Amino acid sequence: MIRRDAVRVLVANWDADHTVPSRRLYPHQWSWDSAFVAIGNAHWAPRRARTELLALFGAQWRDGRVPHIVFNPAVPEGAYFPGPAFWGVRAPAGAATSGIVQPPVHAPAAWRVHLADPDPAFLRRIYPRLVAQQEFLRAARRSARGLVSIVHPWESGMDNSPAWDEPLAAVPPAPLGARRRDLAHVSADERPTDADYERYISLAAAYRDTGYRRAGAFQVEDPLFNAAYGTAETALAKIAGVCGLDPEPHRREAAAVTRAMVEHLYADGLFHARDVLTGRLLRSGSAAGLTPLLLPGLPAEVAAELAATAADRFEIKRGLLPSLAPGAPGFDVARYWRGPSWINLTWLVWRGLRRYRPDLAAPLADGMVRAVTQAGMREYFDPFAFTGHGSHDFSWSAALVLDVLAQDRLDRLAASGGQVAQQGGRQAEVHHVGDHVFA
Ligand code: 9WN
Repeated sequence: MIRRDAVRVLVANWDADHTVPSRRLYPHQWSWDSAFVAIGNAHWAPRRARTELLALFGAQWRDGRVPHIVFNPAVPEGAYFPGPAFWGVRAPAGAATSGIVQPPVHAPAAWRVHLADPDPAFLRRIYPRLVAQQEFLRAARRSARGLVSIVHPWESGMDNSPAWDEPLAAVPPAPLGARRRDLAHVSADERPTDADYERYISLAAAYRDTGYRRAGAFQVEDPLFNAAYGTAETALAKIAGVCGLDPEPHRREAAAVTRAMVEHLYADGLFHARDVLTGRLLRSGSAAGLTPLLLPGLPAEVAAELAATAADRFEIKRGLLPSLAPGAPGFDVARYWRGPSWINLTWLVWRGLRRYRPDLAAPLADGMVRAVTQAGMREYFDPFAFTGHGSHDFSWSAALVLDVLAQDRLDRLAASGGQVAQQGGRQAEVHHVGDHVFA
């Protein structure tokens, strides 16, 4: 039933070579959404999963950056703001795109697509593009501390997180006029305020006006972005292995960023973002600070403390990961990225906990399935009542729940001795269960 619903959403949101996050609110291709969607599609339509990732990387810039939005030329300019006219830029292959990025979760996605439906030719094709994506971050965004920065809250994927309040306060607002389109689809109290949007627009315009080269008033080292960057190197090591290339440099890079994160972003049982311009740690209580659980090389005591924080301060035994710790200032069960649960964040931390604390991972798997069963494939959920918020028929909620269900099947097979099982007439085999990136 849930599986059928999830596939229905993914089919309805498919547009020729990519999946829109949501038909009305987000009618183009988004970068990290596509990675999550590919992970889910891999279980029932692996060719579609590969197409999705290749379409996104088809809009990669010459400098290696993968834009956070690839615009569909068939969708009118006014359908989403800021649209192609605002960004004013095209990828070498011709697509109109934005000029900022999102967390680089694509290498692990490509690896998981390969695990679900092995295809070395796909890995050989996408590997150089994934490497170029990482090289852009090293060349354009890496500090002497060995961490990569984001230059806009939209680059974090957690746009309206309270972690950004302090650095955003230093950004001059730009007049918005009546250009916002999101409020036509979702109620204003579930979206960022106009005051936030005025700063988002002014920051994006300032970056655009430097040819998308020079960071402006917002420069932040975010734990989720850096955890994704490090996990990408772990995945690239595995992909390099299949392609007959040297995995070592990727392993070294993953270890180096893990060390830098522990040294510079970790305090009191949680990772925090750091404002590069002021040097201050932004101790907001954001759930981004738990995502370094994805890193396989985390020191054991750090992993243990993070898991304890997840259980105590984020109350994950309830089944969903709130985007902000419930005791943190400004916590709100329904306000965009200030408390509600997203399936992608819950999924990332679930994957991390499977490696370090499987007992704490299990309630999250159940919680994700319960949330979509009760409320449908919504964009986000009240972490206590499990009610749905934001847009309906949201793609990554559907995709990642398919992955949770597929993993459950694999775990059951592994528990029964890992034998080959008959699945709907097709033979399914348990392979490398303990060896996954995103365990
Ligand atoms: C801006 C598409 C995207 C997600 C982000 C989420 C939201 C856009 C917006 O939607 O951001 O990029 O208009 O609010 O915050 O994580 O990728 O689903």
